[in-house]
Amino acid sequence: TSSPPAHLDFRRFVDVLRKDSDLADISVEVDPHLEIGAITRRVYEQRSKAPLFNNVKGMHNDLFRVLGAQGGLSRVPNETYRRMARHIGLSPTASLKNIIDRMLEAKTKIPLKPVHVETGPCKDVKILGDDVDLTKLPVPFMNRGDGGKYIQTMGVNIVGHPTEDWTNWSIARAMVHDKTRMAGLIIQPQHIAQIYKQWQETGKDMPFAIAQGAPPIATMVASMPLPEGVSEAEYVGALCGSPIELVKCETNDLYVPANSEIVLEGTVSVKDWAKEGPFGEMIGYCFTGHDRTQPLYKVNAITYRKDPILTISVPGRATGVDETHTLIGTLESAEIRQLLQEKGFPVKEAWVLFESQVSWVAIQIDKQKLKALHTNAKDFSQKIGNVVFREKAGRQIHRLLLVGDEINPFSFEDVMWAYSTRCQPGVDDFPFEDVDSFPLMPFISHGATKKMTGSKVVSNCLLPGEYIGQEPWIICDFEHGYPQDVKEKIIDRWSSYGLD
Ligand code: FMN
Repeated sequence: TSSPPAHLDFRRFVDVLRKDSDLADISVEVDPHLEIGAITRRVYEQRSKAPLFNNVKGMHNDLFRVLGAQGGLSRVPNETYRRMARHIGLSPTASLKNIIDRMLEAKTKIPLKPVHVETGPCKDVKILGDDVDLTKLPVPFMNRGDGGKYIQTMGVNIVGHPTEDWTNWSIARAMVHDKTRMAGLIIQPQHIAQIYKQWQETGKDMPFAIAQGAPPIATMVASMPLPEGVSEAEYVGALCGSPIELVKCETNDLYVPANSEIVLEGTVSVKDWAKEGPFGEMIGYCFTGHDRTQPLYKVNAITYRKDPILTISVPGRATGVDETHTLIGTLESAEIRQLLQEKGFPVKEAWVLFESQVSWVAIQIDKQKLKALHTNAKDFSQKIGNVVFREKAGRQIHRLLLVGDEINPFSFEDVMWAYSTRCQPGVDDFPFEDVDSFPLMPFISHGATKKMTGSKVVSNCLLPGEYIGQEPWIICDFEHGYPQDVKEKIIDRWSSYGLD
């Protein structure tokens, strides 16, 4: 059989990045204590190639190489999102809209059940029971404020509902606790937390698997806020038009992508909890002393592919856009657009602005259809806010900006222009105080009110005239402010003015 495409095989994905000149093979020894984290963070900030650390200090029985920034941005012109595009089989020139459209393609398709295969590359080497020792592995300590070494920041957490036919894939971080245990973040409203609660009610520990270096398209789907009850493996199948191949775990009944790089498997205790964090988070802060008590994962087996690669995300300020922005942000945008369109809102696009640490979403409104609704800023803003802020997909979002269709929602400059000139302070901000806040947001966790609800707002960036089709203005830029013939003449003669 021919080898699978890059989006279905992490090792092929690494090869393709290398061929794209979008990967740096680093053979000098690097220290998992801070050095790997710092390099990866600088890579995001400089939009450099993804660093593959082939020589990690403390490597033990081949465990492990490390890949950073698998979903970072590229500085190559017109190929900014190439690494994300490679996750899902799109060309390097794909736009954010192309990526969102692709991720939503399977919404109208029938879910495709995975196939179970006998074995796969992730079973090349097996470490079982007493031979498991997480403390011997060169696990990165990423940020100087972190509370531990994070072994799980980019792998896919796999858990099954105790009674229903639902297997959830998501990404949820975990740090090494001791020889065989990890403390992992399991927080509401995430599906992993909902399923964990069900296991707690049964009194039995929750079986888990974490697939590191899962097929890139599986990593994308795991990061998407798909509705409750949807098994991500089946959504991947529908997206690809062919079922994904899974293989059974050694110590429980879960199934993992057969060509994963590294699989950690075991059970999550329903009663033993321990300190987790602090961790440098997606919002761009590491709050010192801010650890939480979280469930302990017991690792009963580690299996891996020869020459395995651990993948990491080192979240931080979006001056260096990382996977918690590219993946979480883009996939939230997709889900929010879908949600609003399904409910019949005249929404063309929705985009989570990286510059806002993915906490603001620009919602682009079709003004022709808006006019036909005979609505106004207050009613319309309240209706949209009531949908987005009450859904899981909108949980991390604190501001929605409603913009017209001449505003490019993917352009921060465009959106800020509309916001600063059309959203009247004190008049066009419609607050929501009875909805859940995002607990990682500093003004919630460390703000003045200590409230865990509200502080969310819909900012209407449409002037009253735009609701009724009256726009008595000309936008003063080169594009809109001059007749076509004048513009063409100027463009033709540009170099003759000596302006090139
Ligand atoms: N969500 C968490 O709740 N905890 C985490 O530690 C966490 N880390 C993430 C790291 C990365 C790199 C990415 C891309 C996402 C992370 N997420 C985390 C976000 C979830 O994976 C995302 O919200 C997903 O939709 C949750 O799955 P669910 O929709 O099935 O609940």
